[in-house]
Order: sequence, then structure tokens, then C-alpha cells
Amino acid sequence: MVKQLVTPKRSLTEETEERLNGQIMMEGLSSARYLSMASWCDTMGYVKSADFLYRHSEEERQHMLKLFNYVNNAGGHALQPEISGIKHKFNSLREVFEEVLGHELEVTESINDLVEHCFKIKDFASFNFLQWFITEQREEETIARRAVELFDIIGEEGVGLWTIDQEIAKLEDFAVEQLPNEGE
Ligand code: OFO
Repeated sequence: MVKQLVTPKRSLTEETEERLNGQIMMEGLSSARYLSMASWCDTMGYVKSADFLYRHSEEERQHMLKLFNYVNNAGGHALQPEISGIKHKFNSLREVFEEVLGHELEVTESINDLVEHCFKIKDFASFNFLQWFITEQREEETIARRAVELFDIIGEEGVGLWTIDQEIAKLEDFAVEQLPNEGE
């Protein structure tokens, strides 16, 4: 048996630990999906969308690490998720951002379930920790919704796709304008 150097002070139930690891998987999946989308955009010449998605992929990895630290500090064991089945090819730039929106909605649902669970079992430390993710999801959804809207507002004909690609670079600023005093 491997000797532990410190006695973990466990404040997580097994179920909460498992659920937090489930959220780690969701964030890891976000990071992997966005990296793959970024690479596809790069090969297609959508340079601003590629930059946006590379940045976003890195952000998702940071979200995953935030959960890693929390789980281990609370006496649990954060697990590197198995991630497979990543899509590499897309039919259009619109499809990429529709998938981003669909994925973010799933992430929000998963965070909400986790928060509800923590509240029910009175794990207020985890409940409190997870508030950051709630706020973050508001921002992520705002960005993803706007990205999809751009295709209808601008249209894809002529210089439309080029213009949409330029506008994607401004999405983070758009979220700050829409949600002042929220997020980081
Ligand atoms: Fe981690 O915020 Fe998107 O998924």
C-alpha cells in the first residue's frame, strides 16, 4: 500500500466526489472539442474563429483544473477523464458555433444538477465553490448564442463569412457589455 504523507480531511461525500469528477469530464470534453474546432477553422482560413476557439479551449482546461484543485483539497481524488470520439470535420462555420452553443447548454445543465445536489445534501462549501461556474455559464451561453446569431444578422453570402469571422473576435467584449459586473 502506498503511504499517504498527509491525512486528507474529507469534506466530500463519495457521491459528490463522483459528480464533481463528472463535471471535470464535461470541462475536459469542452476543451478537447474546442481545440478540434479551432484546428478545423485554422485549416479553413477562419483565422479569428480559430484564435477564439484556441483561447476558449485553454479556458476550459483552466475550468477543469479549478475543479481538480477543489476536489483534491477537499480530500477527494480528481481523475483525468477519458476523452474520445472527438469530431474533427465540420460542414460549415455555422455548424461549429451551433455545436458550441449546444455543448454549453449541456454544461449549464450539468452544473445546475451538481449545484442542486450540493444544496440538497447541505454541502454548502461545494455549493459556494460552484457559484463561480454558474456565473461563468451565463457568460459562455451569451457568447455562444451571439455567435450563432451572427450568421442570421450578417448572412453568409459574399463577404458575409469573412465578416462573421471578424466579428467572432469581438465576442468576449460583447459578453462584458451584456453582463456588466458578472464573471471575471
Ligand atoms: Fe467551462 O465553461 Fe464552457 O463548457
